[in-house]
Amino acid sequence: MTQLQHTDALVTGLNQQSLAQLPSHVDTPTYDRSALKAGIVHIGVGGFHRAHQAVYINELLKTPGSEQWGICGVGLLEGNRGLRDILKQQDYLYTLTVRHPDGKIDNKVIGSMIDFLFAPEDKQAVINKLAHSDTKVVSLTITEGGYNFNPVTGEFDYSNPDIINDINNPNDPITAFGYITAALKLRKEQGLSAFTVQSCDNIQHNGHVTRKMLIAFSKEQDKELSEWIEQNVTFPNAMVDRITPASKKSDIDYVVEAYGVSDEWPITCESFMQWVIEDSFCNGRPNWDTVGAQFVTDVTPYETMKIRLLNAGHSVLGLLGSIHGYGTIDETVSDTLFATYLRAFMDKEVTPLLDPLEGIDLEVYKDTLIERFSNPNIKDGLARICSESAAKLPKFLIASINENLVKGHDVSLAALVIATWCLYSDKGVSENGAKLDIQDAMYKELNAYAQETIVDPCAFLKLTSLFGDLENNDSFTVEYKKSIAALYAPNSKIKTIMQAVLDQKSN
Ligand code: CS2
Repeated sequence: MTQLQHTDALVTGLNQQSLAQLPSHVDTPTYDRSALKAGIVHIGVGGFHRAHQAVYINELLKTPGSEQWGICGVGLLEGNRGLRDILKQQDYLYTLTVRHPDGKIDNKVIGSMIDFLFAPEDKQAVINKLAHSDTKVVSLTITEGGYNFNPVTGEFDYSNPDIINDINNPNDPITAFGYITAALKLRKEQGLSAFTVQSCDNIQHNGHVTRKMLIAFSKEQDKELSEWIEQNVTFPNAMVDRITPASKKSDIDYVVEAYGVSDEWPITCESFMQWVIEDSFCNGRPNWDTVGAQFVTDVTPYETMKIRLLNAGHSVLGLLGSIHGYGTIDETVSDTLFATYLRAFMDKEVTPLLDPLEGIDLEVYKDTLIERFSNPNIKDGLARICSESAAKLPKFLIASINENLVKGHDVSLAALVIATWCLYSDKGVSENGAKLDIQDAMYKELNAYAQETIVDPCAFLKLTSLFGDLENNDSFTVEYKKSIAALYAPNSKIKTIMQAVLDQKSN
């Protein structure tokens, strides 16, 4: 996210002191922030963390006796410097603007973050904080790509240069795995208990994946430590959910207009929020369930449902909508053809793969998703949705394609989405000629493979680190090639192609 800036010097800045001056319609922290301890250290303080976990904790802190569960944020990336400066200047306070579908807006100031450490400036301070006895939970939103696994094999990727650095330089880490391992080593040496590592990313079995990756990493550094981690650290799986668009300058302006305070980095999000967690915490935990989260013994069906319907649904709209020239999710889904396509994808190519879930009616869940996507007050940009598709799609979409193929089910709706991703990566423009804002760590490879489509219609699928063996699956390539031919035809129109795939599907 780029740094946002408000320049109106006459407006009071948001901070602990100015809190008392805020109008009464703004929900401010009522608890004594000076009494809080950082029981949680969170790595990766993006908008989602600030709209989700930090908000659950903000509510929890209103209950006396929960003072040990404040949050210390950690930024590992050079790009987090601006965020650190802003949060520090605001005493780690920020505004959450919750926009309901009916236009109602709730403004809250979130006070659960009490510190922020910027790792590139002082690595040891981060390691010491993680190793501090107050730290009971280390939570993560490091994005799907941050877990460093090969999407096809699911194994740890030892070839990543940052990982090679971290394995060889335990005291000079770059990655989350390097920091966590260094801190756990200190805790072990000092006879302290371990902490829970709690993933809050959209990865199926996010706890299991985190565990597998951390163990794979740490055993290269110190076998004994790795065994200690295996025995002492827990990694609860969880499903997390709240749509949180990237922050915009207009969000800053809104806060100034709404209550006369300047907040340099407010967060806007939808009203819906959900967190389903497996109760496996090795060193105590906040009572998340008293503030709306749900503990379950097996989170797998919840994760699968959310990732394969919501996240994949987002990608379907994101890629198809970008080629058409739409800018946001609500704009895309308000087009009946896109809404129909999304619903057909969810009903025909995902729902049959999902296990029934007690207490959840999938039809209602899907209706709710379409309502959430349609929220006209959440301008969720397609650029955010399509960003890092290489890290997202193997889990969100390709997993469903593979399962359908094994079962002999048709995958034509998803095949068009993959073909559209190829066109998107190849040309980088919408069909009306507008340049698309593509953000992907794998962009170079995606673009290089996609550009070969002109000589081989299946060239994009040769990116086997993403697509595995799809290139050799005739049931898939038949559909894929049809979509590629249609998309690459002169003056092609994505809506005509979508309609044709829908028609074929219903015959
Ligand atoms: C989105 C998610 O990034 C994406 O592709 O689908 O960020 C989505 O908005 C959240 O997972 C909602 O909980």
